[in-house]
Amino acid sequence: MRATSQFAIFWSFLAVAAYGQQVQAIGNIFKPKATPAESVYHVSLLVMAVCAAIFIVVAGLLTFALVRFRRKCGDHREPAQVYGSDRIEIAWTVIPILIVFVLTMATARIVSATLDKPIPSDALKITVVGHQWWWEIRYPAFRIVTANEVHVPVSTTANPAITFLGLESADVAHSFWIPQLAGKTDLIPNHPNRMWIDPKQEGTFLGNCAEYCGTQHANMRLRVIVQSRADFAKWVAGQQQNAMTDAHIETGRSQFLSLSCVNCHTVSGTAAIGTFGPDLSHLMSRDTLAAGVVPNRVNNLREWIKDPDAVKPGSLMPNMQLTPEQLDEVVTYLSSLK
Ligand code: HEC
Ligand SMILES: [Cu+2]
Repeated sequence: MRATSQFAIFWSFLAVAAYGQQVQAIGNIFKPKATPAESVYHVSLLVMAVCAAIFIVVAGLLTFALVRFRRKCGDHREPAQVYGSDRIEIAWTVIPILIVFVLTMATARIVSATLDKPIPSDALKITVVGHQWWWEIRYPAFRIVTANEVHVPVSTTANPAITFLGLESADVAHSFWIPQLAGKTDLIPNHPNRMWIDPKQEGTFLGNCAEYCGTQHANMRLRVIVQSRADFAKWVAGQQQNAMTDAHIETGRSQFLSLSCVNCHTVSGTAAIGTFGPDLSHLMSRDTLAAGVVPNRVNNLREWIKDPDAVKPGSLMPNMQLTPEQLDEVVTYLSSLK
């Protein structure tokens, strides 16, 4: 084997290993924690079992043929030449058709059971809007708007809680994917889709945009935070409050409101009502900044506002060229938005 191809194999192994790491980071599809993901998991087991059976039969026949019909020592006769066999041709046409039929039916059953789930009138309804390159999350019934984090109540047998997600896009096609909770569903401009989840375990479940949508597609991360009913209610109440207005952040506040940040961002209870970028009303209640690029800490917030492109190249937030004083005041104000 040539050295270059050995290297190629080495690098592919490395790539597969790295990919494995990433899959782990966004959640393992083999550990489903909600009904739609469980259905996908079961179909995938069926598909893998069928593929494994095909592999064993084909590899077995091939091995048998290699061993049984190999050239014998001193035997130079040409083997019998066979042209066509109706029986074999019918078999290798009919069997694959049957296999494809079974897989199609099994998949169609799951797809329709998932998509046709009726929405109960009291269900929690959330609208998720994909933007280049972040997620807008709206709770119309609660009048809450947030970004990149979906909070939902946990579903227990005693207290089932199904959350319905309306999926929309503000620009190009994106795809909503939380591997442990549900299969992928695309967010298509002017074509609302829907999905639902009934997460059965509290915790944070990670996902990512799963449809290439431009430079920062890979940094369009999403987290679903599954909480007890009490914690969820507490979160809702917190998000419904208007942004605080402490005296000590008054300068920062007026600084922020005097800048063109307000054209793109909303802070509830202020004159900032822009909707092009994420809602900042409760910015510090979120775990990350810019859809999971960096943890939400004051120094990262400062770096972000100073030069978004340095943190997330290609980001659609412009560098606002703030002076160091303006930057300090704006950061002080924003970091007070709990
Ligand atoms: C032209 C519109 C625009 C302007 C003006 C703008 N931003 Fe942004 N901002 C965005 C967009 C778009 C994002 C999302 C970037 C991403 O995640 O890819 C963003 C993200 C942010 C975030 C991170 C929010 C989060 O939850 O991740 C903060 C904080 C922020 N902007 C603050 C500011 C401040 C402060 C100003 C004014 C100095 C400002 N922005 C001006 C469009 C804008
Ligand atoms: Cu996307």
